[in-house]
Amino acid sequence: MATELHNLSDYDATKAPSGKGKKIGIVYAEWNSEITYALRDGAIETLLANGVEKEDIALASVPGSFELIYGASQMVKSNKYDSVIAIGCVIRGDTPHFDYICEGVTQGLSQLNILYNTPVIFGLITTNNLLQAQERSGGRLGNKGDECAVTALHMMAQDW
Ligand code: RBF
Repeated sequence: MATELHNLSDYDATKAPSGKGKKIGIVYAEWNSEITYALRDGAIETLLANGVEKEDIALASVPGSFELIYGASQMVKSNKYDSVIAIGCVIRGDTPHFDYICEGVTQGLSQLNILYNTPVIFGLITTNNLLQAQERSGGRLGNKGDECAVTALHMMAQDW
């Protein structure tokens, strides 16, 4: 049976908590920039639509997804942000490199969530090919950047 594909970005904006007064850091990778820029812009658009001020969104780019760990780590340790969104796109190639990068970034960002008090949102898309990445960065399956922004809004709204 074929797996049904959902556009998870069809969220009800009125149900996302307001981000008014919140500060967000977005770190994004330059590898596969066609994809990561679209994810980044989707995240920004959704944050702005939910009350975040443009000047409260800080952007930083890093060369590849592996560097998201360092970038997000620096943002978290600066204590300047209420949440940090890490955006990257890893596309499977012919070597096991894909697995190492995905594993490394997942572990690295997970560690930040455990060790520090700023939620780090996992915006790494990991696909078998470019088409799957396009479908998830503003294509027929929505934009995972939007979902990262909504997730950040929820995490920041919680009184932990
Ligand atoms: N970075 C990405 O963000 N996405 C990729 O698909 C990706 N593929 C890579 C494949 C190979 C063989 C190598 C060597 C690097 C790749 N990188 C990719 C870059 C990686 O995240 C990192 O920037 C470099 O390994 C330098 O630390």
